[in-house]
Amino acid sequence: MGGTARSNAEAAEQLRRIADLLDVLGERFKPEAYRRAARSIESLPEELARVAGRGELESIPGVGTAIAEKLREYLAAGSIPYLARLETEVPAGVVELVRLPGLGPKTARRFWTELGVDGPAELEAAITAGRLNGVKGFGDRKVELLRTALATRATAGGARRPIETVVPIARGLVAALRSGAPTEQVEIAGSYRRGRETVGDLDLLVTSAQPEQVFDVFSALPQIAEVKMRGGTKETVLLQGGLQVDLRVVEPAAFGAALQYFTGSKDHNVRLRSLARDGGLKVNEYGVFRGEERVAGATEEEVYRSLGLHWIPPELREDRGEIDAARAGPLPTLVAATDLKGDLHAHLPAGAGAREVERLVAAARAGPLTYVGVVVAEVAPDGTTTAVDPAVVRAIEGTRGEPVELWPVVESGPGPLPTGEGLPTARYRVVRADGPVSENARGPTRDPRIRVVAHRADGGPDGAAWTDFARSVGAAVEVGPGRGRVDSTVARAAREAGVSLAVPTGLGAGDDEVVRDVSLGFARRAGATPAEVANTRVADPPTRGGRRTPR
Ligand code: DGT
Ligand code: CA
Ligand code: CA
Repeated sequence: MGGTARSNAEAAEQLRRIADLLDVLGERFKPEAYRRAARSIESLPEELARVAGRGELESIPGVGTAIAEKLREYLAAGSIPYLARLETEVPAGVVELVRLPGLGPKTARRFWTELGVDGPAELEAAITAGRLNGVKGFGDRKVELLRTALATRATAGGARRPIETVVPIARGLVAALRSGAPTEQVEIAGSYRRGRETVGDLDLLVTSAQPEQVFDVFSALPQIAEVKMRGGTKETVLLQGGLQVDLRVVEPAAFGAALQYFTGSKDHNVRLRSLARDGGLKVNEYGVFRGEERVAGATEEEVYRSLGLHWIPPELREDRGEIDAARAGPLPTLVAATDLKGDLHAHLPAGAGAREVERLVAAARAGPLTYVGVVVAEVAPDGTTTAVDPAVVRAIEGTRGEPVELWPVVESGPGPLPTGEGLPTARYRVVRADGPVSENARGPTRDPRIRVVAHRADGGPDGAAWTDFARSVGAAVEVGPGRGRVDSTVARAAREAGVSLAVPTGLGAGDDEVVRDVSLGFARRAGATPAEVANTRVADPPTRGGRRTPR
C-alpha cells in the first residue's frame, strides 16, 4: 500500500479492524479504546499527517502512546504491522462473520470458539443442520435474523451512499406510502434522519391498522427490485440500484419509541439504555417501561422526558455529550429551513443578463428570501442591472474549480440598481487557501468584504486550512454537498473557531430542496444555531455604498 494517499477515514477503518479482531480474540477493554480513537480520527477536521507533523497525535481524544505509534506506522507505510499480525490469528471467515448485520465480534467469537463455525458458509450450514438449536441466546427469532443477514450479504453491495443521492429516493418512497397505502404516520429513521453524510440503508417506520396492505402496496412499487424478507411487521426490500430499505409497521402507542430506537445512533441508544437502567427503567423499541408498565412510547418527546431528558435533535444523537447536555437543560435550537432569510451564493450561467437575474430574484422572493447573492460565471457585458426587491448582492466568480472567495459587488434595495460611473461593476478574487491572494479587479468596488468562501477544490485544502482561510478573510464557510463538499465535520470545526456558516438554499440549483435540506443537515449535525449561520440574518436597510449585507 506504500505510496498511496493516506486518509483519516482509512486510518479509522484500520483501527476499527483492530478492535473487531481484538473482540474476536476475547480482549476486554482494548477494543473499545481502538473504536474511540477511530471515532475521534473520523471527526478530526485536519489531516492526520499534519497533526503527526506537529507531534500532537497524543492530543487526539482517545489516542495514547500505543495507538499513536500505530498511527505513525500507518502514515509511514500505509499499513499497521499489529493489524497484520492479528489478521493471521483469526480466520478470514470469522472476520466476515463480524461484518454480518446484527452479529458483531462477540457473537462471531462464540460461533468460532463454541461451535467451530469459522465463516458465513459454515454458519449457514450450521443453521440448516439445526446446530444452533438450544444454544444459549439463539432463539428462533435470532436464528431467523441471522438467515436474513446471510441472504442479504450475498446481494447487497454494502457500499454507503452520499446522502444527497438518497434523499430523492427516500422522498419518493415516503410520498408513495403516504398517498397510496393505508398509513397514518410515515417517517424515515436511521442515519438518514440523523442527517449523516452517508447512508447504509433506509429505515422506514409507519403506523397502520392494515400492515398487510401496506406491505402489498410497498412490494408493488416500481422502485423495488426484490423483496428480501416479509414478516408480520417488517419487510426488507432492495431497490433498483441496490439500496436496501427496511419498512416497519408499529402501533401508534409505540411510534415514538420505535422512531427513537431506529433513529439511533447505536452509541446514543446504548447510553440511553444505561441511563434508563440507573433510574430503574427499561427502554426498547416498544417504549419506556417501569416493570410491566409502559410509561412512555407514543412520542419521542415523552420517551426522552420519561428519562429525565429534554428532546434531542436527531442530528446530535451520536453520543458526543448530547445526553448529558439534554439532562442539564434544553438544547439550543438548531438552524432550520424557516430561519434562512437570504442566499449568499446562487449561480447563474455565463452571460446571464437582467432577465435571468430577475427570474432568480422572483424565485428568491417566493422562498421567501430577502436577498440573494448572484454569481455569474462571467461578467455580463452590460454590468447587469435589474429592478430588485429583495436586495440583490451580486458577485462574480473566478475560474471554475478553484477555491474562490465571493465578492459582493452590487447591492441594492427596492427600485432599480443605480448604474454608471463610480459604481461597483464586477470584481473577483481567486484565492488559494494555501497561497497568496491574487486579485483580479474588473472595475471599482466600494465594499471590500468577502461574505462567503465556497467551492473548496476537491483534494484541495483540508477542513482546518479552509476554516483558517475563512477566518482570515472574515467570511462565512459555505456548507453543503457536491463539488468541494463541506460536511458537518468541517462545519463543526468552523463553528468552534467562531466562523459563521452559510447554508445554500438551492436557488438556481437543479433540485433546490435537496441541496438546501442536505446542507441544513450538515449544519445541524455541526450543532449550528440560527445565530451561527450568516444567511439567517435579515439584510440591513440598504444605503448606497455602505456595508449593508449580512455576514
Ligand atoms: P446505516 O444504515 O449504516 O447508515 O446506519 P443506521 O444508524 O441507520 O443503522 P441501522 O440501519 O443498522 O439501524 C438503524 C438504527 O436502529 C440504529 O441507528 C440504531 C438501531 N439499532 C439497530 N440495530 C441495533 C442494535 O443491534 N443495537 C442497538 N442498540 N441499536 C440498534
Ligand atoms: Ca439505516
Ligand atoms: Ca436498517
